[in-house]
Amino acid sequence: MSHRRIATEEAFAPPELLQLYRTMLHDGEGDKGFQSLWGFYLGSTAERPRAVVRRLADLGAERIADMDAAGIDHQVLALTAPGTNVFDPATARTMATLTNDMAAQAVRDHPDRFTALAAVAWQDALHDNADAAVAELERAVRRLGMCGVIANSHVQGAYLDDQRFWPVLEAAELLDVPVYLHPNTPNDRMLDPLHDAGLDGAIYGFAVETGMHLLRIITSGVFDRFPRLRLVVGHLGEALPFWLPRIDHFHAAQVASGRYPAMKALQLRPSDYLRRNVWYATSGMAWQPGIMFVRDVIGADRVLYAMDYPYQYVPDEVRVQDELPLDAVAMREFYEGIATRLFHLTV
Ligand code: 1DF
Ligand code: MN
Repeated sequence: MSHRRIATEEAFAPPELLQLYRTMLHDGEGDKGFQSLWGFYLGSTAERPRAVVRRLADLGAERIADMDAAGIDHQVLALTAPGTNVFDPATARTMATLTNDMAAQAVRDHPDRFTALAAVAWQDALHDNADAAVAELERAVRRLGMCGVIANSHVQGAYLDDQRFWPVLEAAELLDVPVYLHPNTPNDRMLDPLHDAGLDGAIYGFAVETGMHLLRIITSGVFDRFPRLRLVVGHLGEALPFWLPRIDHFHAAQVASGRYPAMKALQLRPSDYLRRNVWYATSGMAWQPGIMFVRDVIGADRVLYAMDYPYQYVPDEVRVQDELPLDAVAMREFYEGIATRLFHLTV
């Protein structure tokens, strides 16, 4: 049985947004993580960061050639981290609209090669203007055909368990599109000890930040309020699948003790939401033991392929995943079937 390979955490950035990043770096704006990450990618003259920046801005020939060289048939595109999260609300809104229009054009030009997640100005919700973010999400999904929404983790230190964001989560549930919870650099309150040691980025800090964010979403009761909300995380779940029994045990113990006002009783165990409401992409984790472990403890129908282009453009990692110990039906599900249903893909 043959299958296409659909990659589901594939980053891009409009040149206009990268230009705003350059200005912010120059003016010392944004949080410390932004200065660290984008100071590197936009400041370094080394080969890899320059290639990453060039590839981020391309939604045409170079990207498609790279996909062909690696055997990737289709990319689900998403605005790279931190996306619009570092801007003031008006700039974020302008950039989200521009990003969605650019992605929609690429999808129109290459409908068999690309679909896209919507970008929204999440900070609108922090400024009494959640309706604006919801309106852009509706436009992106209904008018531009987008298949989900990217959440590049914290928004200037705020997390999606904050109820001011919930109208956007409610809209995603109603529109039946998943929220892709993607890493951001740790916020200023948690950055320093990671950054001091060079651990703030993809090596570990992203997982600390994003795994915690996912756990905050669960323990705050988001999925009791929005039971059909679907979340996607990369990097095999930002380490949470390895922690299931410990999280469940101490969640129950802490609820019983009343130790933390923020930790309330939930309808289900935390691990139940991780199996019911969350999907897991293999971005950056082309590693057979890890992939098979998450299939085992979460569910084979929840683990899907992603590359993390252009940050981890390593064609050999596709070969590693081609050699997973799966039969043809399971392999097709891994590369194509799960993503097709999760994002309601039509091509
Ligand atoms: C990196 C990795 C950067 C991932 C990313 O976006 C990113 C990196 C700024 O290697 O610096 O999405 N990643 O998901 O692993
Ligand atoms: Mn990524």
